[in-house]
This record gives sequence, structure tokens and C-alpha cells, in this order.
Amino acid sequence: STESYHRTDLMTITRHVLNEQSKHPEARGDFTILINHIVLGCKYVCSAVNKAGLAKLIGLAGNSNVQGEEQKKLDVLSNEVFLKALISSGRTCILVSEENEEPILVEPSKRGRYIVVFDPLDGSSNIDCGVSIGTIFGIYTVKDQENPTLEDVLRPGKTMVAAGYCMYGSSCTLVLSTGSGVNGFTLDPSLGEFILTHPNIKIPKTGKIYSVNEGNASNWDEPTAKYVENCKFPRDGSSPKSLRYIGSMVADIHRTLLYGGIFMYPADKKSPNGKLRLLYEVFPMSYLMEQAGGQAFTGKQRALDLIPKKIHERSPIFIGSHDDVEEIKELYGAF
Ligand code: AHM
Ligand code: MG
Repeated sequence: STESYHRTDLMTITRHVLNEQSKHPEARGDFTILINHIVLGCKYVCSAVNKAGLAKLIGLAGNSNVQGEEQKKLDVLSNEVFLKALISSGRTCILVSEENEEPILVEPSKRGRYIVVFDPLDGSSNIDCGVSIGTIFGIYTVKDQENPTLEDVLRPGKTMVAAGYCMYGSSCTLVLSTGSGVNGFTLDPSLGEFILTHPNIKIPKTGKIYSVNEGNASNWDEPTAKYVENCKFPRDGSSPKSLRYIGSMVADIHRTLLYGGIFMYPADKKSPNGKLRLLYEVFPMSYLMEQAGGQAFTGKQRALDLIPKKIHERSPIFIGSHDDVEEIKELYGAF
């Protein structure tokens, strides 16, 4: 029928967020505006990533980020894009970016009640070979808008009001939770709109995939080593799990959310806190994972319970299907 060719009743991300906000009678539209500005940043970065090879945007910018790693031009660009989009929303007061050593305090005339922690372009080592990369973000509310303090950002992940990521892959996908489940949206490039394509994502209770950088195995601790051994040579006679590791957290987590299984970046002898950053990598992904029915564990405790001491601190992470993370918890003696 002609009707199927003219789907103008699409659930755009704006319409979806407006629907969710209507459940909160006190909401004044600030959150919807904030999300719209994040969406704008994602679209901009998506288009820059897609053009990267052509526009020769790839290359060293000649300075390094706060962790002393190489910084590519697209990282710099993405950070600028998100900072500008977030500040101009007029709804933020503190911004924490992987690319900025210090938290950014928004000037008083542009302040709002939201704090955004983000990694503007994660997985940048994958840019040159066209592998999926992404933006990760988490949102908190400030206690006192007139007096935003460092304490406002050093809070456990469970106090976030929303979290999400945007994956720049074979398609551009934005996955978002505002605290009542997880929804996935795909950018329709011809419309320039994110359309709800993955409503109410639930991770399978158990999975057939494990995902870890096995090159670090010689430095692993006993429980991690045992777990991975058991993935390959199950002692209960079940089939071995498949290994999938992209090395781009957004892509590895996206697959884990949709297909199930476990993703881990454990502690090891060289990196006692693992590699991934608590505030803008571990927290948002753990928030999404719990909202999708999965779990996130640090080797000691529930990831979202951690209280950060520094904005760029790292934490080990075991994240994914409920039953798979449960197994890891048992090996670490945490019940
Ligand atoms: P980055 O923030 O410098 O891009 O590093 C983070 C990335 C994650 O996307 C990914 O999960 C991890 O580093 C992979 O690390 P490794 O190369 O050690 O396996
Ligand atoms: Mg990163």
C-alpha cells in the first residue's frame, strides 16, 4: 500500500524524550533541550567521521590529551563540538570531558542545572582503519545551580539521571536511557533525524560471547584468568564461548547489549585500575547495562556504587549479561 512508503508518524528522538518527560509533571522542557543539543553534537561528529578519510582530517594535532596519549584531529574537533553544543544549550553548569584536564565551569549567564560527563570520541586508535568509534555521555543534576562544586561531579554512577552513547559505525546509532529502560535510535541521513529503531532494549540473560584484550593475559589476576579459561574450556560440558574484541568500547558494548555476553577490561599487574575511565566510560555504560537488565561489576563491587575521587580515575569493569557477570562475581568472591 502507499501508506508504507510514507511513514511520517516516525518516533523521532525528540518526540520520544518529550513523551518520557510528560511523565514528570514538574519537567519544564530543560532536559529535552539538553538532549537536543547532545543530538546535534552527535550529528555533527557523525558527519565529520564519515568525511574523515576524504577531508584529510585524520592526523596528529601536535599535542597530547591529559592522559598523555596521542590526540588525533577528530578528537579535538569532537571535543569542541560537544563543548559548544552543551554550553549553548543554556542547560549545563559543569562539563567533564576526557580531553580536558579540569572540569569546565559554565559561565553564570549560560548556566542550567545539568552536569554532563563525556568522552567526545572514544576508540580513536581505530579512526585510521574505519572501525566504529563513538561518543559516551552521562548526565547528573547539580545540587545548587548558583554554586556548582567539584563534589557535584564526584558522585556515584547510580545518581545519574541519564546516560547514552552514539556509535559512528555502518550506521549512526544513538542509545539512550533516562532511567526507565534503554532505547536505540538510528540516524536517517536523508531526514537528519534519529528514529526509534530499537525500542526497550533488553540484554539476553546469558550470552555466547566474551570480549577482552587477551594480549594482557600474562598480567591478569587469578579470577579473570580462570573466567576466560572457562569461556574457552567450559568445565560443565557446555559449548565454548566465541571471542569478539573490537577494541572500541562503544562498539563492543553495543554488540554486548544486543547479542548478550560479557565485555571486560580487568585490572592487571601493569594497570591495577584497568584502563577505562570511571566517570565518562564505566558509569554511563554500567547505567545503560543495568537499565537493559544486565550487570556491571568492578571486581569488588557494583560499578554504579563507586564514589569517584578524581574526575579522570580508572576502574576495572566486567559488564554484560546477568548470568555471565554473576559467574565473575562468584570467582571474585563477591555475592
Ligand atoms: P581511548 O579513550 O584512548 O580511545 O581508549 C579507550 C578504548 C576503549 O574504547 C576500548 O575499550 C579500549 O580503549 C581498548 O583498549 P586496549 O587497546 O588496551 O584493548
Ligand atoms: Mg575514551
